[in-house]
Amino acid sequence: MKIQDVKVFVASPGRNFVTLKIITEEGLYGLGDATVNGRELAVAAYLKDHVAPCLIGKDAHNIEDIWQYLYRGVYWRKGPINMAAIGAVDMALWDLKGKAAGLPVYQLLGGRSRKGVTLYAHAQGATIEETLGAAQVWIDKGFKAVRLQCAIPGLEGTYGVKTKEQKDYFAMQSKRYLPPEEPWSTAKYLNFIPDLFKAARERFGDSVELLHDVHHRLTPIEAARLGKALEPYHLFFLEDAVAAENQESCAVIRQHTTTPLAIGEIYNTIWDCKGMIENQSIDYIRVAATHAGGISGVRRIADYAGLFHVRTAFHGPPDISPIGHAAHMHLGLWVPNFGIQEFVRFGTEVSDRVFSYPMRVEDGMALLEDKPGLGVDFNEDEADLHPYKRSYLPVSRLEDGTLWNW
Ligand code: EZ4
Ligand code: CO
Repeated sequence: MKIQDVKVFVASPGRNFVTLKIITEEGLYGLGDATVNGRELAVAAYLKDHVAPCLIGKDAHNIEDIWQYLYRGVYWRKGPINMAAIGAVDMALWDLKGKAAGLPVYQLLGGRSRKGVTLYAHAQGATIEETLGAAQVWIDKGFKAVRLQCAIPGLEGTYGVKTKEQKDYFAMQSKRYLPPEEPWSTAKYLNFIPDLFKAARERFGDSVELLHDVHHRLTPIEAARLGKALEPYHLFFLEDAVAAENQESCAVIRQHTTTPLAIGEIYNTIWDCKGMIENQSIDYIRVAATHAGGISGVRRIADYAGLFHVRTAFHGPPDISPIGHAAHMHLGLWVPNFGIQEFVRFGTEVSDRVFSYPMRVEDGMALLEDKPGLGVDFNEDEADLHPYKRSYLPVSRLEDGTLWNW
């Protein structure tokens, strides 16, 4: 199964996605997602100029050897752009192997461990009432777990909440040249968030799992205070309570609270999460196939995490393409230490014309059709109609102007 051609597409059907297509001499093709939100063209150039020429003529069956070739062979290991490129190649090769075998990727990983992938949805609002109303919509659809984010009183336009001019929180930057700036105050945030979860438990009782994403904005001891304050509302997990670079930070939080901790959406390799997995200072690992070396990279992390009671909660934002989400569905069906899967949506009306995919949601669970490979298709002509648009994530500043973590 020799690789004959490698194509890279950057399209913006609602938001930017980088798609890799690996074509074999037999005419089979595999698809991978290499989207790095806000830095899409860097991965596309990296793939086109540096990775694609190395792949031509290689046997597409040798997934592990090609992974090692790109990882060790680069010399400059790790890094978000490099690992997203490796991730896309890896996904495309698993997709190809599945198509060659006539089997879905989860079958190649070891088969099905559960009937479907349990999802958590996102609810957000400008007020507690609005957030709980948004959660109610998901609960009524049968979702068993919801992430709650709410605007912080006194912080205009901040935190998981779209401002009036944003039609869509996640697609917000498409017409802007520079990152928008949002204000942040840890004191205002910490004083407010326990009220949100108190109100949620009063309204929903214990019938639903509740989650919250701090988005890297606290110091370890502030996160410890929040974890303690939220204990009565028994969260499923508290996500990214601190900035993720310092692996010791979660151990500090751990000394103070039994609120379960999740981290890892910005990690690129097993080395980024090794320490906190071994120290059992986290409960859920949030790596994404798109950003942490594909199915092979994430499988290694998930297997290692299992030894230390750490379960999976792969990152599932709308800035991962349906190909990346499909990779998570296959991993999630197989992985023994499955925790939960983040879900915002798999696509939109526009993106559905570019990507077709085999996932559907029933009662808060993603179900997968048994298609060979990853089961996603990509319409190149339709993608051409949606050219790349420069787009950035926001940045945060403290009220005195100091740059903070978004
Ligand atoms: O900010 O995917 O849990 N989900 C998140 C996401 C991330 C974006 C970054 O591109 O934190 O919304
Ligand atoms: Co997050």
